[in-house]
Amino acid sequence: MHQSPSRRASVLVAAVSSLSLLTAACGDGDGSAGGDTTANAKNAEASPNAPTRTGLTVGFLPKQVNTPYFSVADRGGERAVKSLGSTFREVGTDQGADASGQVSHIVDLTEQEVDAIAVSALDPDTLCDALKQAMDEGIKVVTYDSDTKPECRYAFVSPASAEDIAVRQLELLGEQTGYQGDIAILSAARTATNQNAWISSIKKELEDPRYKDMRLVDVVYGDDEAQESYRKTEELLREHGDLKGIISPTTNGIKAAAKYLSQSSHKGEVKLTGLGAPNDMRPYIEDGTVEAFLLWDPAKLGELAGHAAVALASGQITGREGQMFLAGGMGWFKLGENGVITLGDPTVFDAGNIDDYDF
Ligand code: RAM
Repeated sequence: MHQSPSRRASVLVAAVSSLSLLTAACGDGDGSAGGDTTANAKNAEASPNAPTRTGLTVGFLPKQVNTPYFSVADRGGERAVKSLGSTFREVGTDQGADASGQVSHIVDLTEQEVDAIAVSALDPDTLCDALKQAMDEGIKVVTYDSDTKPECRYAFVSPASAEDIAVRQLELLGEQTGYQGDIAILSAARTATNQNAWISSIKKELEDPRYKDMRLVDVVYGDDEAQESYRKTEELLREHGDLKGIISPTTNGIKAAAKYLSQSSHKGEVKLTGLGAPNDMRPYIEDGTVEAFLLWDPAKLGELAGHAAVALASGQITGREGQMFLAGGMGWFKLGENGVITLGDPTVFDAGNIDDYDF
């Protein structure tokens, strides 16, 4: 556990005043020390060689608990946090679109005085006030999988760049449909930051001349719930008679859509790709419903988030571009613009390699 709020406040004030002296001396600040302590903390120098603190408590708040993607991711986070001598605590809602439930969990974690919070945001705005409050209390906030606004956290552990993730899904669908016809997107929560970033990148990429014969006719939201996603797939096919393909950039969505297609006359005719977990999708690759899809290893994403949380709480990083930290056996990672830490390239899964993976 970290120090009491009053002790934290004084440490923070001391840190902020020495920082403002430092930035004033360097001619790098705007001269106003007060007010936004979080912004100041974020811009502070890191001590990359500071010892890793132990005995911390790190709270993980996924978009949804008890769902395979986040169970795997958070087990990765747990492994990292425990390996660094700290305590892991997972909290969360079991709904796929319950941003206000996430706010309550942030408030609880803040009251419990955890040292760091890793959160996958169901909404960029709704979580912000609670996260800012947590940061004001000295808690280090890192987002993973799905971001908030940059000012509401110190760093974001991203699977890959939003553009890459979007463009590669569209390419897969283009290859499978011969770059022809009406397509639709089956997303998760309407407000999810990651989903919306990917959707807008897909729309932008569709303006490229090679997609001139592909047309996005609908975007629907299954809230990462199996039944709702299944129902939305059925609706898409009913309402768009010429549909040639679906992108579902969500593990729960693509699984439900594959289940629907595999039992329908559209199997193999309407192409489906997106972001799926190999263990969920194996039967649909085997029965020919799906040709290929993408994902990263969620366990690695969670592991990286665990390391980033402890690195923040240890002062090894503060969220500023260019800082580096060691993520155990995963090696060194560098913070990019706006504190974004990128895991790496996603993997394409198809009949040729799916059996090499088990998650
Ligand atoms: C779902 C969630 C998550 C996303 C994955 C690919 O589990 O929407 O945020 O990253 O799919």
